[in-house]
Amino acid sequence: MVKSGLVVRSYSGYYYVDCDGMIVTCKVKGHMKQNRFTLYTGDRVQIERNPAEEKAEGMIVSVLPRRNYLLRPTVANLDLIVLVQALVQPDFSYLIMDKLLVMAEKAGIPVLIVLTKADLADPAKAEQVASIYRNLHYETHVISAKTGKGISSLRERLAGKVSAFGGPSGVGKSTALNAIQPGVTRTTGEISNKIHRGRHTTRFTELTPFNGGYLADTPGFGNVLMDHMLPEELASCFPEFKTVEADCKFSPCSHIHEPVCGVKDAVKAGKIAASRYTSYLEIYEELKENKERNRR
Ligand SMILES: Nc1nc2c(ncn2[C@@H]2O[C@H](COP(=O)(O)OP(=O)(O)O)[C@@H](O)[C@H]2O)c(=O)[nH]1
Ligand SMILES: [Mg+2]
Ligand SMILES: [Zn+2]
Repeated sequence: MVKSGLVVRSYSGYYYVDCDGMIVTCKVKGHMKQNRFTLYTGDRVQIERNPAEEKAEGMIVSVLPRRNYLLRPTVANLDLIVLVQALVQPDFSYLIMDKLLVMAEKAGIPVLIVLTKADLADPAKAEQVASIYRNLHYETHVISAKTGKGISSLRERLAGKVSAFGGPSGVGKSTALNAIQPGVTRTTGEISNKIHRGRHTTRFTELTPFNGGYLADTPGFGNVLMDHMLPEELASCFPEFKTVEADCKFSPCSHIHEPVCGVKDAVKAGKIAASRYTSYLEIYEELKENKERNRR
């Protein structure tokens, strides 16, 4: 009998597939191995299973086309990527947030920004950071797991969706997820992070059923590597550049050294946030270095 399901976890050659709420332990059928295949958490698959058999075991026979995917962390078919950073402890970094946003834009995954530890932060700082991203039409939630601020609206927003939480470690991803979904306990805190580091579990993403959808904690990806991106592609991942690019004299324009540039004008006029342009320059340099390194 062939059924369809969702890969919620994988471990050393086994794939755990959610078929109508039953977790079936699967291996991959031989014919798939002969062709090249990749299987990610979040993949929709077809499995063969003998319903007469008591054990929940099956064979994956095919993978359905992906809507989107990320490679680090490895996860497919997300409805939302929740980009998490603390306002303080550790201090909010515009560069890290902008790198995460570039990654999400490139993958074509809708974004939700979550700023944590509001209880420790100056409300003016929270407002300053949030307004930069809200102006770019990124939905931004300011939360505190300690006071409960913003938790219930976040919980409502994630219902029925497949979402992954990403961001540097120590910003409160697991704590926020525990507050959103109290029944499932995820390990939190710096000490436990250290213990988990280097183990197989940290490299892989696991989907946990939540309110008609799924939630995924990730091991944290603060150090976003963008080795598969070219500097020329970067501008298209900054949505606020689109409307002002018409004023650039050259096309394509790198928005860096060209004398007449709509993006640079918009930064000067305060229409584009200075922090965003600074991130653009830094990421551009990094991508340029990668490109030169790869050429060598
Ligand atoms: N004051 C305060 N501390 C928090 C909050 N959220 C998380 N923390 C603390 O920040 C540390 C890191 O949290 P954790 O969830 O493990 O971060 P993760 O690495 O992103 O999953 C822990 O010591 C948490 O108790 C919050 O909203 N307020
Ligand atoms: Mg964590
Ligand atoms: Zn330009």
